[in-house]
Order: sequence, then structure tokens, then C-alpha cells
Amino acid sequence: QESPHLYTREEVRAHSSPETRIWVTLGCEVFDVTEFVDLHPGGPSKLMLAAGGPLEPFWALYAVHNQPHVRELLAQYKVGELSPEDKEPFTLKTSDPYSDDPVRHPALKVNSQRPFNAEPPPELLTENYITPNPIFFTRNHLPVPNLDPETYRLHVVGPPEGQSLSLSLNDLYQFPKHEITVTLQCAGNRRSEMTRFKEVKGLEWNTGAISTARWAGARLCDVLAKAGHQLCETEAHVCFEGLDSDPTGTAYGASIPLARAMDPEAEVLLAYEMNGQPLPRDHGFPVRVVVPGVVGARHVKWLGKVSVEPEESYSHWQRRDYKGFSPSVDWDTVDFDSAPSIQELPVQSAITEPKDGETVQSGEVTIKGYAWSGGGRAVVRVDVSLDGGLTWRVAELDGEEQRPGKAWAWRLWQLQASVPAGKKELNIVCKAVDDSYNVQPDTVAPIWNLRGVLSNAWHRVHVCVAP
Ligand code: HEM
Ligand code: MTE
Ligand code: MO
Repeated sequence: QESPHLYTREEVRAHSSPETRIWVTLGCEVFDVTEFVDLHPGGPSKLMLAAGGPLEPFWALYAVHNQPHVRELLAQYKVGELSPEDKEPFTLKTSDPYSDDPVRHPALKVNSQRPFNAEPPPELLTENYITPNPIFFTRNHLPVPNLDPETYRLHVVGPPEGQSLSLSLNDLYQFPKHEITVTLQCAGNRRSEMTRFKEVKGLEWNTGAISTARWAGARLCDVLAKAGHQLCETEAHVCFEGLDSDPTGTAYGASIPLARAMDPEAEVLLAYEMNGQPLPRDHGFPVRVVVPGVVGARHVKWLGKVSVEPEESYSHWQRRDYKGFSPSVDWDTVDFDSAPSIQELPVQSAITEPKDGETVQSGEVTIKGYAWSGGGRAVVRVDVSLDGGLTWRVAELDGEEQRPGKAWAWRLWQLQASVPAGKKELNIVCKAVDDSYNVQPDTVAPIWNLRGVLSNAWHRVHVCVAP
């Protein structure tokens, strides 16, 4: 076996630009990742932060890298090892940026600890029409900021002829308080079913990246009007920035069209209450955006800044993520500028009871689940099959009746069915229909996409019947 090339940390440091090639270290191994920079799923600029040095301090922030496939990918680029005098593995001297994250409910199924991403188990998810705060799904990209409600200020950038505002919490309370029930769903909900079909990049969400709460706060249109903003003829977007940020100081950001933000009927909120309580830290304390009917990614938490811009947010999460593509597009051919950012989500439903692989008693079976659609479209029907989709029955819709065009919240549903005698197994399937008669696709294959978003095929659960 050939002995590896040895390099000093000094030599590694000299390789930190495309001209000199880009090297990084992990443990005592040295990698030339020049060819990978533009392919990095987290964006080239993030990878470049580690150029010429150790990956550990950055990967401590993004635990998404603690996966075998990431290590295997890196291994392909190995060029040598650190020389013995420099072999001391890099130790994290900076404090753990996640050490101040809040304590979480033990029922949550954790998909990633740092940043924290977790979903309620299906059997709890549909126990309540309103999801209790402690088990509301959590999708964080970064450490949770710890903000002081006394000194908190929301910066609202005014138009040239208007005025910029710096709003304290108390200032926000002076606007009329508006309260609505809204379901929030991550674009990656049910991604694990896409992964099972063909590998995708992203967190493994099951059916629980969706939850419902009563949100209360000021209407965004009232706050924008106070700053002097009006609807304009030309295309414009309202950009939001969170107070959570990565080591470069880049904040989480997203945007929505100005027309939605200014429409009082769209009920976009700057929310400070969730189910009658101040927002929990994981869900954006003290203020977050709630955009009814729109993908979770635009509901910016720990809101620091609101501005009206001619273009969509330049944030990574607006432009280089949360977009849908054809199943034929892969990471070599993807052109993120060619697809619109996800805003309103398609019709969705899932079975939460029984669970896949469970054994049910013969006789009667109770099937439960949720259904929801984006853009305020109401769910008008949920069809359930016990035989893989050959025959169907209509489920009973529970939960709040929704206002026309403002069906911001899910419907829970259930079906009591008798198990046909002699059946040894059931292939339970559900699919929802919204008031535009949109339906869910029957399989994952035609909607598979490299990022694993918009996963809304018929939900299927296989159970055995006890003899
Ligand atoms: C995502 C590899 C350096 C930040 C990823 C993924 C891979 C990867 C394979 C996708 C993982 C998955 O979703 O399963 C690498 C390699 C690196 C590197 C090989 C070094 C050579 C960095 C650095 C940073 C970073 C230095 C931060 C400063 C991120 C972020 C994501 C990501 C933010 C996206 C996570 C998400 O989609 O939510 N990286 N990475 N990476 N990486 Fe890296
Ligand atoms: N806002 C900030 N500031 N930082 C984030 O990481 N994640 C977004 C959105 N708002 C995020 C954010 C995503 S992708 C989703 S799905 C929702 O928040 C999740 O909200 P929740 O954690 O309250 O369920
Ligand atoms: Mo999300």
C-alpha cells in the first residue's frame, strides 16, 4: 500500500481559491474539492467558507453532513493526509452554536438534531384539530436565536415617499389583532416516500411535517400601509429576513408577491401568538410571518426585517431551494432559475391511523387522517380504499367548516369500515379532492424530483388483519 502524500496545515491553507484549487481537511485527511464546489447542495459560497481549512467547525452547524453518503462523496476527493506534526485533529474551540436551543417535547420524532428538525408521530398528529404547541412540527435551518422581547424591534423599510418603521412588540400590539386558524406544511412533507422510490437530497420527513394552529397578530397589509406602501402596477415582492443566521451572518430569508401581502383577504399575519400563547422559541419568538395557504418556507420566523423589493428575495431558500422540477432533471442538469419558487401548495392528504405494518383486528377498522390544500382551496372530499385503489368509499370530514376561498386549515377525516371476511391484509389508500377539483397523483414516479418536494401521491398503508 502506497503511503499517502503528507501536507502541513500551512500548505492546505494556501489552497483556498479556484486559482490555487480548493482544499479542506476532515480529521487528518486532506481533500481537493475544487470540482465539487459548484455542485454543493448547500451552495458554493457556504463550502468556500471552509476553503483552506477544517470542515469541522462548519459541519458542527450543519449536521446534514453526518451521513455516510456525504462521507463517501468526500472520500473521492482525498489527496493526502496532514503531516504528523499537524495531525492533532481539529477541536472545536468555539462554543456550540446550538447549546442555547430550547428543550423539546420527547414525543417528537427527530429527523435532525442540529439544526433541529422534528415531526409529531402520526398517532398524535390527528388527535387534535389544533396541534398543541409542544408537538407542532419544527423545521429550523440554523440555531434558534434567543431574542429579548424588551429590545426586539421589527424593521419595516418604507418606500421613498413613505417612512421606515422600527416596531417594538408593543407597537405591533397597537395594530388591530387578527386571529385565524392556519395549517403550515413544509415543502418536504412526505419526502421519505420519494426517497423510497429514488434517492433525493433532503431531510427524511414522514407524514408529520404539517401542523395546525390558531395564530394571532397584526395583518401585514396594515403594517405595510402604515409605512406608506401601496399596491403598484409593476411586479414587486415583500422580502422577509429572520434573525437566525449562519457563520457568515447570512440570515434566513424568503419572499411573497406584494399583491398577496397587500390583500386584506389573504390575511397574511405578523404573528405574535400561537394557540393563545406567545410564540414558542422554536416557532419564531417573538414574531413570525404566517402566509395562509402558502408553503412553510415563506413563514419566516424570528422576523427582523420586512422590505418591498422589485425582485424576489435573493436568499438561498427562495432561489436555490424549494422549487419543483421534472423527474428527468438531476443535479448535473438542474437550472434553479428556470422554475418558479413554490408558493401555494398542491392538494394533500395522508393516513395517520392505522400505521404501515400494523396488525388490525378483523371486524371493524377505523381509518383516520388529514387533508389540506394550498391557496385557501377547501378540501371537499376524501376517498379511501381498502383494496389498493380498486374500490373507494367516502370518508367523513371532521374539523372546522372552512370559509370559501379561505380554507387555510386542514380537515381531519375518518372512515369506519368493516373488514371483508377472510381478508388477511389491507392496502389502505387515501386521496383528497379540493374545491378546484384538483386531485392527488396516484404514484410518486411522475412527480419525483431531485429535492423531494411536493410529495403528494396517494398515501398508502399496508396492514395485516389478525386471524
Ligand atoms: C448540504 C456536502 C461543506 C453547508 C450538503 C449535502 C452534501 C454536502 C452532500 C447534501 C446532504 C443531504 O441533504 O443529504 C458537503 C461537502 C463539503 C461541504 C462534501 C466540503 C467539501 C459545507 C460547508 C458548509 C456547508 C463548509 C457551511 C459553511 C451546507 C448546507 C447544506 C449542505 C447549508 C444544505 C442543508 C439543507 O438543504 O437544509 N453538503 N458540504 N457545507 N451543506 Fe455541505
Ligand atoms: N424562518 C427562519 N427564520 N428560519 C428557518 O429556518 N424555516 C422555514 C420557515 N421559516 C425557517 C423559517 C421552513 S422551511 C418551514 S417549513 C417553517 O418555517 C416551519 O415552521 P415551524 O418550525 O414553526 O413548523
Ligand atoms: Mo420547510
